[in-house]
Amino acid sequence: MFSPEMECMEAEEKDRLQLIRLQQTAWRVYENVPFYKEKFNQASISPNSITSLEYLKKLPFTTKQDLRNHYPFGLFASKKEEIVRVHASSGTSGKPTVVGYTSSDIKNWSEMVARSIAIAGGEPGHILHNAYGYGLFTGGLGLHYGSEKLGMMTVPVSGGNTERQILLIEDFEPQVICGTPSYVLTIAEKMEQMGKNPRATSLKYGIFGAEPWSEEMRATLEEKLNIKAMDIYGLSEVMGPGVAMECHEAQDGLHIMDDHFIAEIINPDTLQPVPDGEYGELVFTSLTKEAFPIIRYRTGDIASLRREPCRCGRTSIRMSRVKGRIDDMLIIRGVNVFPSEIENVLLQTEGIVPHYQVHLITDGLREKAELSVEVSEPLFLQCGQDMSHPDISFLKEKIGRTIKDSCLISMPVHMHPPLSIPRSEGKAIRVVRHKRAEMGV
Ligand code: DLL
Repeated sequence: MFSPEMECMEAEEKDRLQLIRLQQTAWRVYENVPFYKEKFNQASISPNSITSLEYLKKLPFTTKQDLRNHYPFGLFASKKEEIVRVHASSGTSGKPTVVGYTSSDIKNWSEMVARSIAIAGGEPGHILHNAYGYGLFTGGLGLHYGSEKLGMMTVPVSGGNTERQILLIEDFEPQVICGTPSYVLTIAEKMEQMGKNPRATSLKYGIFGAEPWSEEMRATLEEKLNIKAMDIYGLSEVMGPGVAMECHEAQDGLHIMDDHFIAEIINPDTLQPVPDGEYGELVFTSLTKEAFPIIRYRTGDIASLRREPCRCGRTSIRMSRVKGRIDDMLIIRGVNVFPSEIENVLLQTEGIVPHYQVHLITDGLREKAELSVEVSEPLFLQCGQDMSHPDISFLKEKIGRTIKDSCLISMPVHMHPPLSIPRSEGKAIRVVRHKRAEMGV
């Protein structure tokens, strides 16, 4: 399923392919989606004017709010009878954002995910343990169809029931596991609690994404499970998992499926493009989608792009690991910090586990942040299960100091006993918002 003709294409050839597909997509939305027709007309743009990829920069952006405004099917470019599947985003409140797929979309998506799994080291004949949630979320079914397409025995475990996950890993002996990094970490920890050795399973490769995670988290997962851990990126509005995938050879940035999507990075304030290598907001345009084509979708995710070929031989454009979402960026006395940067610091500190939460407390007009951290079982026992033990107080001071030195922010640190920070079976909640200052954390 390694697709050298697409992944190793010369730049000029890729540009030609992208331009033809962009023109087709522009016509498709113009003719089938009143929202896009109106936007194009307002900007005096006809799909005919798109004669170069540069022209993309003149097309209007699409936002999550636009999707909400056209709930549920208002942005579909295919007739309802042609839609064979819908998925929806896991928004925190209100109505979800709904996306649709024709059978051709499902075929393309499955191929992209099959390519992604192959990029991460999976092979026909391997077994894939799929711990992403099945349902409206794209993770479970997205990985499932890709794994089948690649010719792997696919175990549709979904998230949750951690002890059963462990039983199936031991008995089925999968080579590949996928799930959110935070949940797969929970599986590894549970194995340790059950007196099992998570390094001794059959697993070789991990495909982790759907939430921001750090290089330190990669090191932790690789060490605990004795695997290579790769980053997979995607979002339902653009397609689902498999928009970009990190290769197991280099583990150095995610290869974007640029035969199906054009990626841009913009400054979220000025909306202007930023140069390669600089961080900004990721924007995607789909090139082959029928039911839900999308033009210049502002993802809210912060990353950077680079174009030099990878050590693995692929020439596709690469994106960096996502630092975080714009909405989750903490701005503390003018300093911008993403939870993943705090995670990087925490995971280098001995005596705590990689589960943490940042509590954002709105106090009138100001926001303040506090950090909840969990001590490890061995330290807790060593301190006689006493959270006021001097060793724990010392650790608390140390974490506060290290965060100040590395992230340039001061935030009160709260130490919690083992297993007291909620574990998630899907996307971990790293930032918790509170309305009132006196709310306890
Ligand atoms: O999370 C799709 C997915 C499933 C990706 C399984 C990877 C694996 P949504 O639920 O629509 O789709 O959420 C999309 O999740 O905008 C990012 O903020 C975040 N996200 C996804 N992958 C990563 C990643 C799926 N590798 C939102 N690193 C996106 C950081 C990620 N954040």
